[in-house]
Amino acid sequence: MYKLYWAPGTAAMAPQAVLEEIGAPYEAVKLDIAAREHDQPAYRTLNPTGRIPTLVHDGFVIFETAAICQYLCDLHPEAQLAPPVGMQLRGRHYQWLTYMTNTLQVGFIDWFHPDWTFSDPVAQAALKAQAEDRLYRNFQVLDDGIGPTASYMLGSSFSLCDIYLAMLTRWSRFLARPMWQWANIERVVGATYTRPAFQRMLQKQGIGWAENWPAIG
Ligand SMILES: N[C@@H](CCC(=O)N[C@@H](CS)C(=O)NCC(=O)O)C(=O)O
Repeated sequence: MYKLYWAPGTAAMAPQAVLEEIGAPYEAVKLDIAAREHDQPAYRTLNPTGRIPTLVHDGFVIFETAAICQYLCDLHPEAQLAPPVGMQLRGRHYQWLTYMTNTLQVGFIDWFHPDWTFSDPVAQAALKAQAEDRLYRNFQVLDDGIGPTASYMLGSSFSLCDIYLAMLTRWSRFLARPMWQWANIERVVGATYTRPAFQRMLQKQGIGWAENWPAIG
């Protein structure tokens, strides 16, 4: 049995979409982020980073979004959310997932929370502007990597990478140039968004998509 600790619109979107794709029964434990429940000792006992999400699987506790998602993919190979170990495509899967977690997520943190790095408002503004510029270059790398013909990030087969990309794309809706302004990203994320499992995740989290995305809204 799985237990997912989550809050709406956070990084918990990805593991919840994975659980929905897999079709495994799970308990969803909602955290009150405004009340900083994720910062309380009860939650920090599970996840010492105090960040969301966390997964508990038969008493085994795991945190870090990408790790949770890959763990679930490994336990449910029948869902075919990751290429088999040993294939070149598995290497590509690692590449994009790592790029999104190590580079884009860091850029988003700098853009959303420059106060986590600098207390000086001038330095915060400079970091935010620099992060935005960096993110646009990161979006270009992703878009070029997908190319004009692929249906999904890994080519013809849907994978965890697409779920992750869709989550980051939703976060980008606050930027002057959201990720869907890159045509290949838009095509892939559009295909992910319409999947019933992704729709169930959005509905269960009680969140909409990106109101300012004309193609989807
Ligand atoms: N590296 C972590 C980051 C997770 C993360 O930053 N979660 C955010 C929500 S999207 C969070 O917990 N924010 C609350 C806070 O830091 O106070 C992961 O990928 O799981």
